[in-house]
Amino acid sequence: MKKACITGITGQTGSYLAELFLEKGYETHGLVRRSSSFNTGRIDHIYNDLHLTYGDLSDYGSICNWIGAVKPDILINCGAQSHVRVSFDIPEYTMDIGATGVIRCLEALSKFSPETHFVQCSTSELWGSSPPPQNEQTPFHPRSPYAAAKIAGFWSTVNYRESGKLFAANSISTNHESGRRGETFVTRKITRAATRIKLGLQDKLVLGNLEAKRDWNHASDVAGAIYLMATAPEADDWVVGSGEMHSVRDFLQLVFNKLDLNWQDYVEFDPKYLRPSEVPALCGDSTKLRTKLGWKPKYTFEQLVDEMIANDFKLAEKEKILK
Ligand code: NAP
Ligand code: G4F
Repeated sequence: MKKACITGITGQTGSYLAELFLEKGYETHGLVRRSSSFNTGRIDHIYNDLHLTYGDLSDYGSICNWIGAVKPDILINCGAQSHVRVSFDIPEYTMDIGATGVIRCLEALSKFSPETHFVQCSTSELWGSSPPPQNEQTPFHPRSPYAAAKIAGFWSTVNYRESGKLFAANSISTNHESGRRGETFVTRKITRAATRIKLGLQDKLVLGNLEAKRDWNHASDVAGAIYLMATAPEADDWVVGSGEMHSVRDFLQLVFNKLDLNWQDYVEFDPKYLRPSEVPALCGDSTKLRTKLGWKPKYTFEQLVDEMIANDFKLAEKEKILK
């Protein structure tokens, strides 16, 4: 039986990857960090099918023990402090997990499981201020401590590949969302608030920059792309994106319209949600991934929005009944 290891398995993308590896017949392992409250909500439905181990990307020993014991066919590194705005408040921690954490995984693999195929969850944030559309040749210009950390993780992955040490690939993914998205990211913040407003549970939504543009994909489509990269004949760097871009304002308007609400009646601005340096526009050109590995997303932007609204409407209904 093939084995897959996932760091960040309790996060959004990690949970979709776990489902996918189980579906493909892999013995599926996850590294879970200790938390004072339950952090397995996104994988509770498959909890008994998984092999979970306590560990932390800041703790090299725990990664070595895990990799050395499992010796997986595939390791996907999804673990990170993934919030861009928060990275300005905790830059050193963000760098430790997002950059040195990657090196800890690469070193542990080199020592204990050099045949493992590794995929690093890199990001469209690497492009920063480079104008869209962006592809594998677009110059990087990171605009946050998060992106600066991720760029070190990206190049470390390339270096372990080019020095012949490992099969090490990068997924340069644009934004991905779903009903499992963390509630402080802008799409989920909007769908949570709009559905709660619709049911009278909330009366306003406070946001920052509405002009930023993003290429929003479904997280399960990105998980599918990462699987293709891990099982490809050669390790490489791959852009994942729909090639379609919308502003935060467009997203807001679409969600409120679908609920027959006028967003201007509820949305307020607070500068605390602005970033000290913003990334204005991201749009991933994934021609290479589509032509070489046959990737095709299952979700359209509108289907993603509909699913997120439906998911959060159910949650709001439950909350209303409990109240
Ligand atoms: P997420 O929901 O924030 O999940 C992050 C995961 O990392 C969680 O499981 C978290 O554990 C874990 N983690 C955080 N610090 C850790 C540490 N010190 N040791 C071990 N695990 C740790 O992020 P996501 O949306 O699934 O994204 C997955 C990866 O793709 C991240 O690396 C992110 O930077 C990258 N990425 C995301 C997007 C996107 O739009 N979603 C786009 C490009 C790249 P807890 O559950 O305990 O918090
Ligand atoms: O949803 P966001 O916080 O995502 P952001 O910054 O694009 O980062 C996400 O995608 C990256 C890939 O491109 C990942 F690497 C990263 O881990 C993360 O998953 O913000 C999107 C946009 C930004 O321009 C932000 O300024 O929305 C704008 N925004 C406006 N008001 C807000 C808010 N963002 C948040 N989180 N909260 C607001 O109230």
